[in-house]
Amino acid sequence: MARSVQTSSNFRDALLRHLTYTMGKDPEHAQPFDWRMALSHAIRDRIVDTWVASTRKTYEQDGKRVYYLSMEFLIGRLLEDGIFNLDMVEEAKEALESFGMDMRTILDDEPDAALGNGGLGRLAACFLDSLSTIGCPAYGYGIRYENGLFKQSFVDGCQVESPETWLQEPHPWEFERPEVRINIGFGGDVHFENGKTVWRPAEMIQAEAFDTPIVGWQGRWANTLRLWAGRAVDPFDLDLFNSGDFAAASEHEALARTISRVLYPEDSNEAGKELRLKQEYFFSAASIRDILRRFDSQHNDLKLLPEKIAIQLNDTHPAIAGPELLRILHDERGLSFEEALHITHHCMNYTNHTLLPEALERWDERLFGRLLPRHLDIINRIDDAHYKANPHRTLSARSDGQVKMGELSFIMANRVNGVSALHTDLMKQTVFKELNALHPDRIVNETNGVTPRRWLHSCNPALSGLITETIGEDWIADLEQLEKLEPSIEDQGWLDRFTDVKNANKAALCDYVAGVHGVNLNPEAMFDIQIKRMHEYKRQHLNILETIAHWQEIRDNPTADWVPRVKIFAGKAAQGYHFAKDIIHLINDVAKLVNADAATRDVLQVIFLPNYNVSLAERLVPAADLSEQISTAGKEASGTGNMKFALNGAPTIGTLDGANVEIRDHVGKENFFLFGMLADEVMQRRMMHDHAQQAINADPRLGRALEALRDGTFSPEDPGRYTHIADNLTWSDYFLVCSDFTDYWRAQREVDKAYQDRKAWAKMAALNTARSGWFSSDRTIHGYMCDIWGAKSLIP
Ligand code: 26V
Repeated sequence: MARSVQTSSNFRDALLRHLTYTMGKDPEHAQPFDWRMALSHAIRDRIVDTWVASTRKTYEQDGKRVYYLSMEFLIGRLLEDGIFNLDMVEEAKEALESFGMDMRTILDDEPDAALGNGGLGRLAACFLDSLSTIGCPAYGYGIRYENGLFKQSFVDGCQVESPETWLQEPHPWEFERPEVRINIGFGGDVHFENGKTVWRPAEMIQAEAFDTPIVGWQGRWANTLRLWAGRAVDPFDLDLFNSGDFAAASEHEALARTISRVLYPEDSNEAGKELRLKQEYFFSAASIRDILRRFDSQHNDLKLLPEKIAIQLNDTHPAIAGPELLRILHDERGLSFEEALHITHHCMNYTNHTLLPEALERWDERLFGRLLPRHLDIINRIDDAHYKANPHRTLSARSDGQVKMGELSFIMANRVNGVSALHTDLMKQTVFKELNALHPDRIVNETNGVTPRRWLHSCNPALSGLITETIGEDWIADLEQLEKLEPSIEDQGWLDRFTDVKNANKAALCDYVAGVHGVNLNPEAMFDIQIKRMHEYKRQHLNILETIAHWQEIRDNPTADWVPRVKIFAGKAAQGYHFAKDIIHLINDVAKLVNADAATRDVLQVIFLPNYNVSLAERLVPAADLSEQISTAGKEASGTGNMKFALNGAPTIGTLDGANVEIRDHVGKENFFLFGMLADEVMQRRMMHDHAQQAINADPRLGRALEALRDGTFSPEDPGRYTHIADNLTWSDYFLVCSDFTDYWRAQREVDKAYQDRKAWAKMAALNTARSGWFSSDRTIHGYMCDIWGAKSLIP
């Protein structure tokens, strides 16, 4: 363990040494940035020791290596994570304090690495943490976006986007590898020469590697996250420069760099599509080359590939890695097509993360063929081979003029997995119904999880401390031990301490919100939180409609015994998703009116916090009393925020969707506020043409809330602003907001009642913590290792 090697005074020396020699500053003149860099380097040194040892061991043991290919890694900050994983919190704090510096200030100076949109990217980051904690030899592969997910701010309540610039300051966690540069081709044509197929690309871009060590719990193991950046093959044209055309001289470099310039937002529109496909091939092809190079350095028999490597495709975004591996094995290494296909198939696995039809990737075959002509041939042959083996049905990766990445991934993969039990069942019944019938053993379930290091130990140190004091510290790497808390939950003294922790976390959130946004929240109120990407299926509008109805009811009877609530929202809407942006605007307008209403403000406050990201989630999750997980059943593949809240002692109000189903099974139905239709009822209900009107007619509260949208209550300066939302809900309502409203209202009143009995509530909250151990991403990764990869831990 790294900690035992050096004493704290040594660590203080290391910090000072980096401040002096890495940053070139003396303590009197150093800024928070300088201290952060010095501290990062001092911590990084320790991580590197582990990293080098782990890499050496991986080569020596030569077991199966896991390759996790993902377009997104939503990592957040790394300094605090490193300090906690190395168990160096006290040393770091003391060292900083000896120079008069406050650790929180230094940690908060770090920008988030926001290389992801939401759940899929954050899951990849939790998986990296678990892979290193478990000691599974693994590499994450992705793109080093210069601009991560856009920054969100509000102007008059409307979302405004601005570019995110996390790399503007030096990033201390990455190691540039200029020696690892791989040429990636695009376009051109395919020739037959001496009985061989040769692809001659028209354009070449270089992929340059940047490595970040990912250290696991207690610094016992560290894996590598390798991100690719676009570079020109010939960065600079001296002739052009000398002729005076300075801009054209470096044009190649600028063009090549655009490939790793921006992270695509979740619902990217048609215009940007070509670049997106280029990004996908760029990083998939570079990763495959790198994987083969590493394999070749230790082996000379390609038949060993499936024994030595397992590739996981995080959704279909890296699906082209399959045809690329096949192409190299067949065209370049001379294996027969069948043999190349067989080997590729046994190396590849695919995780599906959504059933939403608009998110299933499909490429126009003309675009695809123009960029990747040889791969299009290969996909045809994969289809032919699949059809030959399964002649009773046609199912193809290529049809209707499109290349279908879901089908391609399924056909290529040895295992295909869903991310919750319900989602896996629905995959079998819907998108992959026919393919599942042909390959009934291929689909498996691996329910998502979250890393307890970041999502409890480090973001909620007070609760972590109480837990460790009660059951010892082994829970941090073995989360199911949390069940040992159950006897203590019967002890009122212990439960009071649990409640004190929650209250302190709420107070800290109040300070933050007051300091940053100038809003004073009532710390006595229930903190009811919905934080996630803005999407109609996630139904933030159901939440705000219920809030409006609640506010109206309080105004009718202001002196009744209302249970005070603070409704907290945060989340980004994709730039082009206008309806989602209008819901943000609505929530902000409701907040403005409701928070100014003297008749209700003691019992109801509403706030939408801007620029939701990993770091903001780390503040909000520990302070929540209630977790809102209210998607239309059948639409949320899993959810992972739901797990973070339960783990931190916030019961869920939610539908039977995604992993909510399993959370309810684990925490107990009496500790979960269930409402809403089931997935099959949703499908039935949608067949009724007037489902929304029926729901509205049956519930005057809903009718009145919708009326307030129509009559300009929340936008007197622009009374028509929300008419279209009311109209959408009345006349279309695909996500069944109206049909679930009444039951949601009922569940919310049950929440009120339950919260009034603070002792009973504390027990419910603590049981959520004690019974959430199964939702550790360590458990998920063990599942992948055993059911999908056949990989083994190298930690003795
Ligand atoms: C789609 C696209 C389409 C093209 C442009 C870029 C882009 C980026 C992402 C996506 C799909 C995102 C799918 C996703 O994030 N799914 C979420 O995965 C979580 C982890 O499994 C899961 O908990 C959430 O329920 C699921 O919505």
